[in-house]
Amino acid sequence: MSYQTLCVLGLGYIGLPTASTFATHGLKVIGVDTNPAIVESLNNGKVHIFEPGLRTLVQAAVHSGNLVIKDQPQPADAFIIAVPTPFKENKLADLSFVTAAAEAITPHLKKGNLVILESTSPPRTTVDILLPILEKSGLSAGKDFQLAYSPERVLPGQILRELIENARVIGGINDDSAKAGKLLYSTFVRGEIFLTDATTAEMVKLMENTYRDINIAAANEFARLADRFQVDIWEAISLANRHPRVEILNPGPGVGGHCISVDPWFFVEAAPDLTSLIHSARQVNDSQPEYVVNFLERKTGKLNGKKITALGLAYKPDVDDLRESPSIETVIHLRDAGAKVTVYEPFDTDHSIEAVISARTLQEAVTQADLIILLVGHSQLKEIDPTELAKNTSARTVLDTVNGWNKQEWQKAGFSIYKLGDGKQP
Ligand code: SAJ
Repeated sequence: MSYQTLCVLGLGYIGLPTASTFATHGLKVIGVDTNPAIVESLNNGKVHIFEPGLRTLVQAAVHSGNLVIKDQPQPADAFIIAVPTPFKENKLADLSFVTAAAEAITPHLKKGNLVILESTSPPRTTVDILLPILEKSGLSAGKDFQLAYSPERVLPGQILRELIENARVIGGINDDSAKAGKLLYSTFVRGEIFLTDATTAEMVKLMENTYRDINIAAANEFARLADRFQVDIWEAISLANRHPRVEILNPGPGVGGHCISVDPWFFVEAAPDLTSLIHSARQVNDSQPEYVVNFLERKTGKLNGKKITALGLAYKPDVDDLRESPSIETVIHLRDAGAKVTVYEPFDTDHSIEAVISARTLQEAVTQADLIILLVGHSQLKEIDPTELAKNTSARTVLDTVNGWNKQEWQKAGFSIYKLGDGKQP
């Protein structure tokens, strides 16, 4: 048996590329989102997310007639839940979108259906939360319908390629469910597909992002140490990384996005007595924006009253996603330290932060500045020519938090340049 029709719930960064890729590989796909604005814009041919190649893919899927966008699920052979799992103020997982999606599927469930959860979730969500809701249909999970957890692993900025090429883990509530998942994803996945149980698959996903978070926290702590001991962290990391078994990541203003800065908390919530390392890593990364502002103040004096231009607000380079962005946190700390802050985010010039000026162009952003700070290594910000910039700004001091700028070039153009983690610079 193969799956002919698929209903994908949640048309965000994962759901929309997934629904469109299935559609362009021949399945009849119903893409569902409860946000009427998203449904309307997609139905008008507009894509609400910036991701290289996504607009073309969505348009191809819609024009082929294989992808239709609705605000409610409809009967289908298979269902994929790809809704957000954010955390609440208290860092506890908010599973309300997952439970709402499951409740919406239940009335449409039929014998032979397959349900897959893709949203990153705390361990045991599939068996303890999803399964009982779906069984309210009167059908038995693993017998009448199959149920599996399969985490997405795609990197924003490279989603379309990684969706197809990455290895995929599919955890079934039993063997038949895992095999059913494999049958569905084999439609387009060219990477290896590994089958396991649902809770292992949930843990695998959380472990991947937690591992990266801990490694970035180590890099950030090394940067703080380098500053104390008059070492340039960027030189030190590049030398340490010549060791055949060492690969230290990059320090920066912190860890953002809706994945790595969120997922480790699911472990902390589920087992606070076992997660002191994971918890500490989160605290190091979350305190990095404050560290950046203190570093700047130590190097350049009181920030109160200074006109500071912050370049980049996105959570990482070359994406338009501002969720959980440490750059925004840094800007808020600068503002609260009394600086008059102007921001320029080339991917989202409409974004606004209270009591902070948003510039629409680089030129507008820097003209009046006393100090410029690079927060995101967007390609176009890294490519700024300091000699040209010097003609358009009164600032002669810059802070580079991401090692995006060449120190000698900026010095030659007349700037004092500080780098986060460069303790060699007084
Ligand atoms: N960052 C650093 N230093 C580094 C690398 C990253 O400070 O050396 C920061 C980034 O600037 C950003 C944050 O970490 O603020 C996260 O960026 P990222 O590129 O490491 O990861 P995401 O959040 O874009 O995507 C991650 C990926 N997970 C892993 O690499 C283990 C991706 O494969 C997942 O699919 C995705 O999370 C997800 O959706 O869970």
